[in-house]
Amino acid sequence: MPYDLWYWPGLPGRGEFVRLVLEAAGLPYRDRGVEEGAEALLADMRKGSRLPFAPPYLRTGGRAIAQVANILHWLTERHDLAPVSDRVWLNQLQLTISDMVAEVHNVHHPVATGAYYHEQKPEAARAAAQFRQERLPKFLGYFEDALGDGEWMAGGRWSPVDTSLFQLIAGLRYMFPRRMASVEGDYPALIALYDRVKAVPGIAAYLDSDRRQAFNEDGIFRHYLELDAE
Ligand SMILES: N[C@@H](CCC(=O)N[C@@H](CS)C(=O)NCC(=O)O)C(=O)O
Repeated sequence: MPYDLWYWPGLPGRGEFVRLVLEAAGLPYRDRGVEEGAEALLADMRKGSRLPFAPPYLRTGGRAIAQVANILHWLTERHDLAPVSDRVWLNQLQLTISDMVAEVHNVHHPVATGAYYHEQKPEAARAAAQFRQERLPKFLGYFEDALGDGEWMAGGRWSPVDTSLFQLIAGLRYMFPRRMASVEGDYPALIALYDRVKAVPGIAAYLDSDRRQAFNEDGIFRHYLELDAE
């Protein structure tokens, strides 16, 4: 039985963190939001009990499992995607990735999620400067140290945290090309991990396919020229 992944169509967004794991692990899934659209997603979200607050979520066996870190933890348990003794540590890292993703979103929406970017541009410029200077190096430095000289974050193979760090770096490169070009040299282990994940067979095939969606300005990682600087 394939998994049903539900996420907004038209943007990679947070759904991509789940897609990458399903693709890397070769787990069959249907991308229901992409296939059926936003109305179908909204209708599906109201089905049953214990509803998700927001997409992405995975529907399986009558349950809707939401929150990226929770979904990836659940997939890890179900498909043995990481050593048992490392799972709490990996979940801790995954939750930290979620924190960073929320901050990335708040760069272009610092005042209100419900308002447009063009309605909060001065505040976004201030938030972006802070994020580029303080938060981005703090988060990336933390992940770099967590990785140390390991090939993968835990065990001898990729786990969902590795594919998520890949997506984080890809997104940051899209959003802040100038800033990333000037700081990437400080994170050699993370960049090597990015390249390693890119070469995982399931990921390489996915990146080559038309299932991989490009970043755009409806998503979380948005490129606004005025928000980037060295
Ligand atoms: N912490 C949640 C965040 C989920 C989330 O914010 N989803 C967005 C799309 S990326 C959404 O549709 N939010 C609707 C809302 O917050 O009302 C996760 O990691 O899954």
